[in-house]
Amino acid sequence: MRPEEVLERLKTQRIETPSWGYGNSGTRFKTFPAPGAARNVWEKIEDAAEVHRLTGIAPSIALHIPWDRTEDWERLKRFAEERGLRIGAINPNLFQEEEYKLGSLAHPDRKVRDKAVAHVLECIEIMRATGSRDLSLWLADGTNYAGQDHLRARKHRLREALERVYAALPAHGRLLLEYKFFEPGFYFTDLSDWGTAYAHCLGLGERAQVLVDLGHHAQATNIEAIVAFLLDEGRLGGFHFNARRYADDDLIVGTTNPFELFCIYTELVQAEEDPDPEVRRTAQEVAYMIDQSHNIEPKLEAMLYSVLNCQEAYAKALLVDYVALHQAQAQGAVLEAHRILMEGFRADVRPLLREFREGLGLPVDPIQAHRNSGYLQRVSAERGTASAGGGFPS
Ligand code: LRH
Ligand code: MN
Ligand code: MN
Repeated sequence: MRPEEVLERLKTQRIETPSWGYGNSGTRFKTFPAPGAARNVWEKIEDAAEVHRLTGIAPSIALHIPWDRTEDWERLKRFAEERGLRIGAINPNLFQEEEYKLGSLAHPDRKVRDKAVAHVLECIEIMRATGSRDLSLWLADGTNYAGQDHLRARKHRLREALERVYAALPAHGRLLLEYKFFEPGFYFTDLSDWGTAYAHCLGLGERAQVLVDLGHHAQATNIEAIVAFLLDEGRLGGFHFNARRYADDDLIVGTTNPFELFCIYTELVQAEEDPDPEVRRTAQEVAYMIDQSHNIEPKLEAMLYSVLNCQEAYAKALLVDYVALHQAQAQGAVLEAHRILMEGFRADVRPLLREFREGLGLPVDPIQAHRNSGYLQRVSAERGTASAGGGFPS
């Protein structure tokens, strides 16, 4: 693609940031309080708006309920809109209450399943009130020992609960089903991989789609191949971008795995240009979300870094000559095809991205602009180092 076209396409890119990345929360170990971290959902929205102001491509924020609960959703929606943001995915929390010891939607006891479903239905009401399109569901359901529970019975319970949730979605709402290969269950996980999530989605209906979190796979899993398959089947609903080296590390996107991120984006770019309109539509509706939490790094800067790394990966993927690539593939020219792909990865897109930002009146170096802006000093003075009143407990 020519640089002028790349600049146009970059204008269409959107990355959603997670409310839980802005507060002092996020680890099983010590939570090191960051000065100025957001203390409540209003401050998280302010921080997300700052990330959007500096990058121009992060206009929505995902919420986690009850961490981000408020009495007045209309007001919250307006508050976000006044700051140029909209409310993105709503994430129910089915993993922090006493009753969920043996699971939530797959729990052996119907009363517990009913409680879990009721919470998700409440989240669907929040979707309606905030104008959110996506319900983003991750379950901690699983078991620790062989024989602990009946695996197929768990599958039936989970499907039945998901059917109740699916039936309650708003007309254009989507259920994004997130999988994770282990943790907190160490023997068995009810939604452990993309195949399981995909099978449930097929059973539910078209608006049930798979969510791919980059931290939720076994080592060496080829995530771009999963992305390609789901795109082609019309079932890739969204991403939780982050980086990891060992397990679900939730680090800044593209830090340990920039090549993987690039390869994922090449699949998306090819799908955006696919001759099949269904594949193009699926690609256009993918929810690009970040799911990371910070423990030692400054939170806003970490989020900016992630958004910018997604932008860089997309720009590199756009630069690949796919016509030449597909020709080389058809000829079986193994290393020529690989070389053509690598041209994109090796390209230095920094001048192009500077041009992109200049064209939109954005700071050419958003991280430096943030450091110079005084925002962190101001919020540190106002907010101190309080906990976010939510998030993962330490
Ligand atoms: C747990 C997890 C998952 C969810 C998030 C809220 O693994 O990181 O990725 O999306 O918590
Ligand atoms: Mn996730
Ligand atoms: Mn995770």
